[in-house]
Amino acid sequence: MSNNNPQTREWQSLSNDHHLAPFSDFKQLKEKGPRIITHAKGVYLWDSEGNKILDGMAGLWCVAIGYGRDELADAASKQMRELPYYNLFFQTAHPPVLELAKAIADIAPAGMNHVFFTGSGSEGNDTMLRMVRHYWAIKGQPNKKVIISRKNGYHGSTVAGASLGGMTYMHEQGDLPIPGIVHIAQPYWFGEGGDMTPEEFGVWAANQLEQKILEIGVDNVGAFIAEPIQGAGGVIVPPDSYWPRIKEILAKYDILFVADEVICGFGRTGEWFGSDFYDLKPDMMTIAKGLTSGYIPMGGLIVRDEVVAVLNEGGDFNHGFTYSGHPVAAAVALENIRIMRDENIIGRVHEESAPYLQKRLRELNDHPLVGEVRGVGMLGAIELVQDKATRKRYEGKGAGMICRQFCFDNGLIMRAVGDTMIISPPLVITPAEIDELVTKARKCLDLTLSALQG
Ligand code: PXG
Repeated sequence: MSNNNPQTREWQSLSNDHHLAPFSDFKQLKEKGPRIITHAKGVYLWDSEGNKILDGMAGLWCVAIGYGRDELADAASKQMRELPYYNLFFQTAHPPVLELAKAIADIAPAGMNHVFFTGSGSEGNDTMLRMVRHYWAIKGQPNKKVIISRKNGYHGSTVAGASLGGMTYMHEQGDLPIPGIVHIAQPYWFGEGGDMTPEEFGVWAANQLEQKILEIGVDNVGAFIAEPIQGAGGVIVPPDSYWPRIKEILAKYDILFVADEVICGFGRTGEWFGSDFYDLKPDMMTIAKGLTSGYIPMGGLIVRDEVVAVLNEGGDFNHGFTYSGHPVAAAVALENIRIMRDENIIGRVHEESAPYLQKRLRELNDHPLVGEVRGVGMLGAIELVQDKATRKRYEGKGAGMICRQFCFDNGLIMRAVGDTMIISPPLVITPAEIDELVTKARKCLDLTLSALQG
């Protein structure tokens, strides 16, 4: 990247000298220097070189209502002046957290009326793990400790979050997973379906849950956790046969089901929650990201009434965070939910923008580099392949990273997960902006193909 603004170099040297960035190769980042994002509006970002970039990832899947909404800034400012902080530990509460808990209960699936707040999605999943084990202990079944999760799922980066997640490159650092967490196959037909049809493969992948429950013994299994659609793993939309079969298995065995809604929640699928989209009936749902549109950190765990009834009999739950239910975060989340409701943002996604985005994205199927386009709501994935028929990849060429770089250089943020390009734009993206996104994506696919062939 060429830097013409002297301030860019100043900021980059601050980065080199003092900042350790998440999920980064520190040394490599020093050599390259980070791109400095200075401001944003709607679906666009600007960097310190004056480049305008269409943010096809809504930040990190979070900026649902788009950048630059003054109402959220005003809500934060008002709350900071009134009550910037108080804790919820010692039999105290404050209005914003209570009003937010009610607002979430109103939009959550029926029977899910209680919320435990955290500072992030990872903390939400840590809370889940401890709450699940506490729940079974109260019920006199303390051995029901094991949580079943999925390979290539993402559930955060704390010790429990990374353990629950199925990212082996995360497990390798820090001796993870911790005991009591096991992983089953993911429903990723394009990558792992082999000769099976998507429907056959969906049933096969779902059956792995039953096999694992039987292998471990239902008396030792506390819960199954899954993202309705895997996000960080590469926008993996399961075959239609997957969730119905999982639901049959869950109905058969006495274990809890946790939907990790950190990405799918708050409208991403065109419904309030991915669990609504697939008609899942979770016992708990992890939330974060879209809860505040990323304007301020906040996460949580929504808990079904029957589970709370058991927890009510268990005395103290010895768990919580300094920033659980932070009043400023709660005020921002409330305002974010109000805007989503009043402006019918999810209705518009459902009726207009998601069908349009999905239709336009699928036009890329005719591109020689594209093996599959899939997506739901405002989530999309484009598989880059050498051979469409056999789904063979450009092995060892780093096609995804090449494409990502072309996107960056051409004013589009589209992420690469291996050779899968993924998008998750702000929910408020307009049809004209969707056109721009798809036009830029096609151009970058052309450039990537030339680079791979050249
Ligand atoms: N669950 C899911 C489904 C997530 O996507 C978390 C939990 C953890 O949330 P926090 O707030 O603790 O980060 C996430 C976060 C990526 C990427 O590479 C995705 C996430 C985080 C960082 C990177 O797409 N998702």
